[in-house]
Amino acid sequence: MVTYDGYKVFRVPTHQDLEAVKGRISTLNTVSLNLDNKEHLDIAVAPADVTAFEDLGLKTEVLHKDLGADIAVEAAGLGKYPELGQNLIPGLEWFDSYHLYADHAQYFKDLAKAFPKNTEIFSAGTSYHNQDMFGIQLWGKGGKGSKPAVYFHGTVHAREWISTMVVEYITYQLLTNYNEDETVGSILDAYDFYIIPFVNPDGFVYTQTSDRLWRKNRQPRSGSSCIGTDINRNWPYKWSVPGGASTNKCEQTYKGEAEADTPEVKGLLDFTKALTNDKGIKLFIDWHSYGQYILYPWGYDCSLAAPNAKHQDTLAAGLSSKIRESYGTRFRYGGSCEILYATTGDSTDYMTGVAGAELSWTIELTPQSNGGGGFILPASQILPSAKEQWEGMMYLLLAM
Ligand code: 0X9
Ligand code: ZN
Repeated sequence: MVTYDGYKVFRVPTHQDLEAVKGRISTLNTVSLNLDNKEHLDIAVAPADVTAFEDLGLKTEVLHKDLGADIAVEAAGLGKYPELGQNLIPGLEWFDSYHLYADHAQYFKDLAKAFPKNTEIFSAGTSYHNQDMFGIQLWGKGGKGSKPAVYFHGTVHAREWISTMVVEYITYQLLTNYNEDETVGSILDAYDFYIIPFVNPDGFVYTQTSDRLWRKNRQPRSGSSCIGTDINRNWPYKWSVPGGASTNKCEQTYKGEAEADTPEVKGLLDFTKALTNDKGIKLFIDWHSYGQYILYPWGYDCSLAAPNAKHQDTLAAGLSSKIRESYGTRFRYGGSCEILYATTGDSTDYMTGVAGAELSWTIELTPQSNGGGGFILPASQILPSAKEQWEGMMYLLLAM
């Protein structure tokens, strides 16, 4: 296991001059934690270099005193849920901690078993290490497959654990409230949901066995000892446009050698094509963390707006205010390149440009900053984070 014991995490303002800051810390052993570093860089500094870093006298804010200690607290809660595989509807305590990949798979099986008339487990393919990219389909009174698709992807980036917990919570709420709540009833009667909690099962497992901060998949490449491709730079739409991804196999945003040359994207392409050819995709959401954003296309070009950008913006604004009603959490919204940064080969551009999704969003969940835990969002924050999204979804799914 890669240890982050004694790593101290700092936020360093960059004021648009990222290279100058990077130059000053280049000899130190650091791990960079954010990609949106126009304004600041969040970095974990190795224990041996903390003093040298502090001696640089940079203006900083401390985000984690000891990153390893926070990871250890999170790990202590894993695998504790007692009631899986017992013919019961899992309880809400599930959301009090994070879980292992195998337990998540069982969780979905248990839900499907409890609601056999409205659900089916499916597979959207297999990962590089042959793990199942399983999903659950949900439907209402029209019967299986009779309505346009609402399509969710979770844990595309391995370390973004909250994203699976949130799509799980939404699944749980839709099923357990279908017969009890009129709003939920009308939502599930209007759409078929296709929810894939792990687009990147290999990476996720790797975060639990080897490196909590892993992002990419686990596919090796010839000629390099660096592992992994960023699945969210590998989709076959505007993949070759320069500037929104890395061609360096060792970088966090490595795009692959060719478009769709990861097993994960290949599997999802076939699955997605089937949805397009069937009843079409009304809404796609790629769930990520962190930063609190609702982002719509395009990612590949900051000066282009999606054909229905106005409509997407109105709904994103509505979603943002609805989310805020629960706990006051603010989600910024807008075109993904314009308000965050450029990406090529990302899933939301593909869903719009090729798969014909009417709405295609990246939601960057809580927290807003590494100061709130970043990828290591405390387990006590799972439920609040999930609840505010569920309230938001009940608005969006009715309004859209
Ligand atoms: O970089 C990404 O893939 C997403 N952010 S993350 O920190 N979760 O890695 C954002 C993708 C959204 N698209 C654009 N910003 N263009
Ligand atoms: Zn992500």
